[in-house]
Amino acid sequence: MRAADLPLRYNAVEILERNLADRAGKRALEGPAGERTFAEVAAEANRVGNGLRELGVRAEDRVAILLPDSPEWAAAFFGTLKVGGVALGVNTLLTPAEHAYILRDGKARILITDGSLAPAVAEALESAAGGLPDLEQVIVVGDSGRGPADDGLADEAPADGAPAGLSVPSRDYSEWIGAQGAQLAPAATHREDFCTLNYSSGTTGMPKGILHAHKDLALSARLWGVGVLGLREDDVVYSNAKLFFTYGLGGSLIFPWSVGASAVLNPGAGRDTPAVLAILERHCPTIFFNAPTGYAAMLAMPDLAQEHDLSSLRLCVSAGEALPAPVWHRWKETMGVEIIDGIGSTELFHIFISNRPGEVRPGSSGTPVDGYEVRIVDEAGEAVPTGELGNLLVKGETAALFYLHQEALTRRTFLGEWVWTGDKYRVDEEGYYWHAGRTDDMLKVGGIWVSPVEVESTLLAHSAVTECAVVGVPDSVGLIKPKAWVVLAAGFEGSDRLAEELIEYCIEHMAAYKRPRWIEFTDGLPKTATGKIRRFKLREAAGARR
Ligand code: 3UK
Repeated sequence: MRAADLPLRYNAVEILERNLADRAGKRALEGPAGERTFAEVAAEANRVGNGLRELGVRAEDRVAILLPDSPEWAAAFFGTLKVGGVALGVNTLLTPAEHAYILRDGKARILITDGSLAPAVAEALESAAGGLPDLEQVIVVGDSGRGPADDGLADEAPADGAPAGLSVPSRDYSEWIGAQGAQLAPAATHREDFCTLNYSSGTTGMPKGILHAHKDLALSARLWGVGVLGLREDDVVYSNAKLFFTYGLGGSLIFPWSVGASAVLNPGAGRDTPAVLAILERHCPTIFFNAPTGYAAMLAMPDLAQEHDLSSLRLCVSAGEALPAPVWHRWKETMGVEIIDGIGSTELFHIFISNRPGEVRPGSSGTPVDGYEVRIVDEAGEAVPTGELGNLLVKGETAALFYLHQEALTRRTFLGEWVWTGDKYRVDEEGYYWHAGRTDDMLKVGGIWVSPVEVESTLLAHSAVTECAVVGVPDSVGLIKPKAWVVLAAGFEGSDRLAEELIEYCIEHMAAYKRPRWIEFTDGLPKTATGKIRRFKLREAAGARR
């Protein structure tokens, strides 16, 4: 499928509404935050759309969604798309200062948020440097902020309905949509009009705003969701990646609904492994999306397979960072299910190189997804020979066009038809792609490239290791050498002897020069809100200690 196969006038609300003809009464969503049929979500989205129009929202206006994964998230999203707006999915885990930056940079006119987040939102609105000139209205789901004072908002609402403490008028979501009709005609958007805006945290610097068009959603659903994963109507999909992340948005809503499958939403924290397991057992999904660290955390639970019935699963998906082969094997042995690892990015909306069910090469990212082309090039932009490391470029119709308000970075990243991923890759003789770290995480040790990912995979194969991260740390003469931070499995205790043993193990299982020179045991690794290890934090920590 190509973008040109979609009508010129295309609105991605069609992905939800295509279910109204034959399966309006089928469950579209379930989970701790409530369930909805397709008809119910579509009606709620229409009410949101009418409410937005009443507030003056027009085509291309941004509506920020700062909510836990919930039916309201889905209705707010599709209601925004339907009136031609741009849904700005905001990461709930960020600090108020980061929220302020995103709301301001993204020029959100409306913010739809949750009562539980009200204190953080109030702080964000207050702290925004230069204020938030574009923000006109806050809509609060659940506790409207007029309850007891300890909800973080003052207990007295001024006459205009804005709770004291919020510098922007606010109103209650239920009351707001309750006053709206359930009929709404979609805006006649062009398939290339933007409909989503996401901020990608990256490993350094300010988050970058990335816009996607209506066509990108429909295309990725077809190319990867159906083409690779083989999603079907009787699937029940649960993504532990949240809706504010395009990995989760595709996994939880766009892809399942594009085939009439239903989704499980978890409003709680994805890193609360016992809660995630409880949801898996209660809602019996057939497909589960997670990040590698999530799988590692589950595998670290005592007697995972004996204590939990996860037999409903037919496939698992991993993305966000490379899935180490030992984790893949442990999961397969424990659960009897394959994990499909694929690399995607916010820039490309979703996965563009992927393993396929039944053809997985553990530790690899798989092969290019139909509809995408990739190249591995050296510093001069020339293709490298098979087997050699280089920089990954990708080309495809779901690629974003620019970073919002970041021209210099845009010109370095969006290179005509090609997108510079910042990832080091090699391709083997059979055409499988192997991730070898980020451009900036690669180490040169004794003049030779060392991929921290390879050292981590080796360490992870040792039974004492649950999680680990390797970064380059200068030695006594200033030469960069690998250092490993290690989170131990239950029953192991950090000691000099164990550190020695782990280094020996690396020497046995890898080229000796790649071994970590130091091992530091830690209770947890610093991570981004989307679960990626912040190696630069470890580098900083190592620098500070010297
Ligand atoms: C890294 C991977 C190795 C890689 C994402 C699936 O992660 C997503 O988007 P982000 O914009 O980050 C993109 C970067 O993350 N990465 C992602 N997946 C893998 N590295 N193996 C993988 N399987 O550095 C990439 O450039 O946060 C993933 C779908 C949608 C997404 N947005």
